[in-house]
Amino acid sequence: MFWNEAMETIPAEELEALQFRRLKWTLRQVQEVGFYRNRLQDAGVRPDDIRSLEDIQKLPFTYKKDLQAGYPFGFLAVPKREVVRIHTTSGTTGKPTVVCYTRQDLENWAELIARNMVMIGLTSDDVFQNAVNYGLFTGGLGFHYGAEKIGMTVIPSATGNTQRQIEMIEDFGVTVVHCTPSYAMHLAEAAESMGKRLDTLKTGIFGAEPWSENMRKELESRLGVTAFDSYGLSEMYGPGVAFECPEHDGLHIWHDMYLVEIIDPKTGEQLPPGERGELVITPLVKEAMPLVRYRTGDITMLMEDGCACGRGRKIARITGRSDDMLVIRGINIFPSQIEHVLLSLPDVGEQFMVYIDRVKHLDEMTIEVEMSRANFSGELRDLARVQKQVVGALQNALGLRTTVKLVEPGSLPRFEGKARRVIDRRGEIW
Ligand code: DLL
Repeated sequence: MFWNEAMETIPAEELEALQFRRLKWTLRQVQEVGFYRNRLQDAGVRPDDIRSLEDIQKLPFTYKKDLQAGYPFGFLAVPKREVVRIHTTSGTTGKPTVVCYTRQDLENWAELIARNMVMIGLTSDDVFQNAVNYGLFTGGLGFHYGAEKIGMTVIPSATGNTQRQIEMIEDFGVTVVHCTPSYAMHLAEAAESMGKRLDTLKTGIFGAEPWSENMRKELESRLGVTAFDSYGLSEMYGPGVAFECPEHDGLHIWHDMYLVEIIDPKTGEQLPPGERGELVITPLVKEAMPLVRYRTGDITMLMEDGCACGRGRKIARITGRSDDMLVIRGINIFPSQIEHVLLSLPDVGEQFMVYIDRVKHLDEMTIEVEMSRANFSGELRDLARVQKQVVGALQNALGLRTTVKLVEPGSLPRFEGKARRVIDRRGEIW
């Protein structure tokens, strides 16, 4: 089943011509952004120098840190009155990345989600429980409007109150649930402990964080669903960038809206299909915040073969990051954010170690922090106050509750070379 068969099965030659037209349009659109006018000038490229899709390699990359430096509206290419929605995502040093949408952007985004949903066989007969955060996080509203577009019955359940979530699945006859894979595991456990079988549920859409094939098997058997991987990032609208089809062998990325490159993260050179590297995306239809060669930081590869479902070239599931970003329960965290918070608190030093564990299928983050020498008193009462303060400040900055352990000044390892501040004890997730 197709939502937009013409686009989803567009022949290669036509696709290339369309991508090229849209790339030229995007290059005109970015001329409205001071950052790009300067960046292109510094790189010595004029939009006219781009005469083929291959010429994209002449253009400079855009990094998350560029977007953060442009906070809040430095990347806006349209007058502010044309912006109808703003989402944000957490940043590297406390400043969030701002993503603006025009009405047409929201339309494009809903179209992408609609394609994905129809691709996996969903229709207006389905009842969809959207169990992700509905705030500034793009997962909630992004899926919401896409699901409504194809006429599904949408339950904007958001996250939390797991028992109620289970009751809703049962009471409303929910057929499809969308959430992070870690929350899905939590739902499965809750359903089991409540003795609920969730018979109506048939499809699970899971994404926003990495998850393994083992986790897929477990979720499928415990929730009684067929599981689909969903990939996206706020800078490209949000979810909907790439999605698994019923073949479960890689994710279709929508080439009419996103121009995809895989590069060697060290050299920046393009890599051929079949070779793993960093995914770089140039969105082709984004109005409010057009981007050029955006470095996603995500490691994947272009797959070589076509797909039995008849759609275009796929990317493999995401297997890691080229930077130190951690994705914990769908929330993106950079160790530098932790450092930033600690530096703002006088009672602790700036040395820390992060441990990530999987406890009952949920990722938990424990942070060891050194007390500052000046304030190290060893009195338990004082420790408790400082610990509470650190937990609160981290929760404010990261949007995640962490366990904080205060340790003696000087007790954490010092590094001569590159600091290794994160110890991931979840084991090989693949
Ligand atoms: O996580 C958008 C989203 C919402 C995707 C709901 C899917 C479902 P951000 O918060 O900006 O946006 O985080 C984007 O999360 O660069 C990846 O590192 C990671 N990520 C997202 N989906 C997957 C996935 C949303 N399916 C960052 N597998 C991305 C692995 C994923 N990593």
